[in-house]
This record gives sequence, C-alpha cells and structure tokens, in this order.
Amino acid sequence: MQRNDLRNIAIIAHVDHGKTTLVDAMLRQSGVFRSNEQVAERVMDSNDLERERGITILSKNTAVMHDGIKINIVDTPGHADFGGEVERVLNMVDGVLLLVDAFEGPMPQTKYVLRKALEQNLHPIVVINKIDRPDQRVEDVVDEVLELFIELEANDHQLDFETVYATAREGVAKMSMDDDSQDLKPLFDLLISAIPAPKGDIDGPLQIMVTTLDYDEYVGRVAIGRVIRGRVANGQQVAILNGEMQRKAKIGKLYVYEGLKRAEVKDAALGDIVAITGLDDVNIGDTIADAESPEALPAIEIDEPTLAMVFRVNNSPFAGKEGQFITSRHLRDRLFREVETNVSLKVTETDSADAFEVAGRGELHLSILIETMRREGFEFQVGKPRVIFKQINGKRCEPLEALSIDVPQEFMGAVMEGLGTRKAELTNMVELAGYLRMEFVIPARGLIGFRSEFLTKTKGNGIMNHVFHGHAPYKGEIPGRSRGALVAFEAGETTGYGIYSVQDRGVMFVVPGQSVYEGMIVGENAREMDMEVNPCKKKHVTNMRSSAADEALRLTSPRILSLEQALEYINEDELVEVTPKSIRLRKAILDRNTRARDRKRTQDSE
Ligand SMILES: Nc1nc2c(ncn2[C@@H]2O[C@H](COP(=O)(O)OP(=O)(O)OP(=O)(O)O)[C@@H](O)[C@H]2O)c(=O)[nH]1
Ligand SMILES: [Mg+2]
Repeated sequence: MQRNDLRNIAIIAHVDHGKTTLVDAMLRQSGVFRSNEQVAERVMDSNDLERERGITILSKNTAVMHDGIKINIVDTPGHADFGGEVERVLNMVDGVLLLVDAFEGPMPQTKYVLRKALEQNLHPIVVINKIDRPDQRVEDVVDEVLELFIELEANDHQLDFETVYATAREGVAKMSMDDDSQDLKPLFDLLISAIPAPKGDIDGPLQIMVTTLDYDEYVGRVAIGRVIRGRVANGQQVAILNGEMQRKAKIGKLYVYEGLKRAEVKDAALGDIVAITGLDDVNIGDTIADAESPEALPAIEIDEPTLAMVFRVNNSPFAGKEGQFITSRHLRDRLFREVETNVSLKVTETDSADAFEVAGRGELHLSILIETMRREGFEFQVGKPRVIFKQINGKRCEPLEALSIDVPQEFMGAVMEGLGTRKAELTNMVELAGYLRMEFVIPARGLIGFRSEFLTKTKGNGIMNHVFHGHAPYKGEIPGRSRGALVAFEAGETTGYGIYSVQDRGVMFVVPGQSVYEGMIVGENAREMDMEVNPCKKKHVTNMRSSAADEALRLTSPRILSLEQALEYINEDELVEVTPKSIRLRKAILDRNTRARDRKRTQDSE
C-alpha cells in the first residue's frame, strides 16, 4: 500500500543556510496564512531563545498542501550540538531537502546530516540556497556537493540527486539558474514527483515510533512520531514497548499537523505523522503498538554526551537574592525533568547532595539549558566544562572535533599559532574567493575557550564551525588559560575610583556601582597569577573637588562576558554563578586565606 496523498520530508543543512526561512516561504505559498496576516520572520523558530539567537534549537513539524497532496515538513536545527536530534527525526521522513549556501558551500554539518540521510536511505534533493548573494559561487558549490556525495559513498541512485536553485528569502526556486520562476512551484512539483510516498502495510498491527516528545502545560506529555504500520484512533488501547518492557496504555487525543497548528483527528494511518496525548510515561524510542499483537520497531540510537559540567546549588554570599528556585531539591527536580524530553542529556548524582553532573552534546547544548533555567527563575552555579573520555580497547580515548575555519588570508598565521598549542592537525586548506578555508581535527578539549580567542585574533572576520569527529587516544596535555584572575578582596560596591586604580592590572569584567563579594572575579590579570584587588576603594574626601575629579577618571571599557564566554573562561578552581539577573564569575573558595592555604597545598603536592 502506498499513500499517494502524502509526502514526508525533513529540511537539513549546516547552521544558517536558510532552512527555517525556506519553511516560511513554503507555508506562505501554500496559503497557510491569511493574505493580510502579519507573520514573524522564521515563524517556526518559536521559542524565546531561538528568536533571540536566530537559530533553531528544536526540530519542529509542520505541514502544507500542494495540489491536493499533504506534505509533512520537519524543520531541523543546523548547529552541530543538535545533530543527534536531526538523526532521530530522520526516522519520520522518506526524503530530505539538503540546503547548501551558495557562497559557503558544504560545511561540516552539511556532511554530518547528509551522511545520516544517506545511511537511512532517504531520497535527497539538493537545494542551493541564497543564490541572490553577490558573492555566490553556485557552479563551484554544485561541484563541491557532488564531491561530498562521492566522499560519503552515496549509491548510484543517490548520486543521481536533483538540484534546485533557490532564494528562500524571496520564496523562489528554479530548476536552472536561468529559469525565470517567481515562486516555489518548481520545488513543490519536484518534491512530489521525486520523494517517494510512504509505503507499507496499512492493514497490519499498529506500530508508531516515538521520535520526539513535547510537553504541554494542559495535556502533559505529547508523543510525536510516524505511523509505520497499520492505523490508529483516538481512545484506542495500545501497548507501549521499550526493549523487554511492555505495558498497556490508552491513547488520549490524536492530532496531525496542519500549517502551524495541530488538528485533532479521530484516526490516522500508515505514513501519517501524529501527535498523541494521554501516554504519560512514554519515552523517545518507544514503539506504540497494537495491544493484541505488539511488535517493537528497531531501537533508535542516541548519541552519547561528550561534555559535562557540574551544576551546584548557589552558595555565594548573594545566593537567593535574585532567583526564585534555589534549593538542591529544586535543582534536582528540574534537571531530572529535563532529561525526559532532552534525550541526549544525562544527569547523574554526585557525592554531594548539592551537586549534579550534567552531560550533553556540547557547549551550546548545555548553555541553552542553563539559559532556559535562569529565565525560569533558577539560581545555581556551574563548574568548568569537562570533556568526557572513553575507554576503547583498553586505551583512554578522547573526543575529537572536525573544525572548519574561514578567514581572510592575513589572519592565517595568528589562527594557526593558536591552534598548534591546542593540538589541532591541519587536514585540508583551500582558497575561496579571498578567503582561506582550513580544516583541522582537534581534541574537543582544545576547543574550550578557543572561540573568543579566535574572534579576537581575527578581529571578528573569521567563521568557525565544528562537529564531532570521533574518538582517539589521549593527545597529551593542552595548556589552559595563561592569565590569572583579578579577585575582589572584600565585599562592597565598585566605584569609578576603585576600578580606575585596578584597571592597569589587566581587563575588568565589572563596571562602577556593581555589588561584589570577597572571592568574586572582577577581571583578568595581565599575569599568570591570581591577584587580589579592591575595586570598591573610595577616594579619601579631602576637599570639595574630589567628586568632580572622580568623574574625570578615564575608565577603559570592560569585557562583559556572555554565559558561553564565562563557561569557557573559568578554571578548575572557579565557578560561574548564574541567576535570572546576573552572571558572575567567582573562585570556588571565596575566603582569601583559605584560598592561599589551598594553593600552597596543591603547589606542595606537585
Ligand atoms: N541572501 C539570502 N539570505 C537568506 C536566504 N535565506 C535565508 N537567508 C538568511 O540566512 C539567515 C539564516 O536563515 P535561517 O532560516 O534561520 O537558517 P537556518 O538554516 O534555519 O538556521 P539554523 O536553524 O540555526 O540552522 C537569515 O538571516 C536569513 O534571512 C536567501 O535566500 N538569501
Ligand atoms: Mg532554522
């Protein structure tokens, strides 16, 4: 049986190549919005953090109609930290639109997602996007994409992929660069003729693979997946299978996608992508099966975490002043709740009831969680990110990343030098329209803290991307931060005078009028050692002119660290304190005498 009235596709690409913008255009052209409706740009990037950062974090489903055929579309995230999610949602579809930026060409994540799509034998359509770019290199990019397919050992059928040229932002797709199409019709038509319709046994016992979970305040957990076999109806009794485990459950409501909404339906069948409520403890990877003859689908593999951080209760002198949820119980409940839907995340208890180790797929994966929690009103502290090692054949192995860097020629030397000490190996270098593209393999450890160094060294002119490459035996020590911290000597409020008297030591992280505590990091020392400073110092008022003189103090501009920068910055003996209002850096040991004793002890033992 073949569902000719249906097509299921995913849009995959490297970050920023225009996936969500293309979905906008597809929605618009299939009449999902009223003609006078005001629609936000990248409407599928619906959560706050996605809008602020302009990136997709969670994959999302939508559906449009074209010529009486329903097209289910999955928009996926392009950032490498969410690659596992992309792999998982590919379970729902029969084909992919692989977007490639007409200037950038194939990038590390293009390769990753294409490999996954080819492995799952999905039908690929290549969309060269942003052909309106003045610096487009369409011809070369087309060749590079073909080379990528060959490198990934695509079979003959896959190598025969169709290519479409698009300006997603204007909603135009063409079959060749000189065709005068004004809309996406060529893409829709191709999609319907080339992407196979869902096939299978519509009369067999039900099987649905749970691929994504959503959480709805009113109805609780929502399981999303594709009907692989049979039919499903609301209120139906089913079995939920997970490995050896099997239990009975009852489907609550059943939905399919229609534009941006979920529409309630009575039943659905083979090939449909459905959302189901009422199955409270269902998990990703479970099979929802016929109650009478339950049969499990093959399990989906989930990528293992590569990076871990310890989250602990906030015990700084300012604890509880800015957040609503501050106890170890709050932290514990929130983290374990996250694991239910965020499948590539792992949370483990530690020796201390106040600390939990949280492991994820990379820095962004973890920092998005931290940012989400602080917006919800949580206060806590996070330690230095730690790369997760693995024993392979008795050898201690570490994760490697494939790093790709585009820089103007003149910065090549500076970039290479920084990467050398981080144990990166150059694997390829090509010149592209005035840019150098360099590819490296580098231990994931070596990347921690590299992004800000890279931005400084290239004066913001470079682009860097990385994606998980594999494991290899430990590459040896990589030196950490070369500069010490400027540490507040006592609690108080910073003054212009205080900061003025400290700023020559290095770079300040605070501005005048900020509350600080003893042991808080207020800047970076120009030297290797930590140094205690007093940014709260007040000038002795000796005469009437002093306040005027205070105003005349020239303060250098501070470096205000973002959450990601703060996490990359800290050392083993330091923490980032996160609250809904502030991000502070601190020494783990706040009292300066205790810290001095501790330092002496570690020096003695070395
Ligand atoms: N010039 C040009 N810019 C485009 C086009 N399509 C998208 N963009 C821009 O590219 C940027 C990224 O677009 P998105 O749609 O967010 O890209 P994405 O692939 O969904 O990104 P992630 O989900 O974060 O991986 C935005 O600034 C878009 O306006 C296009 O056809 N031409
Ligand atoms: Mg997107």
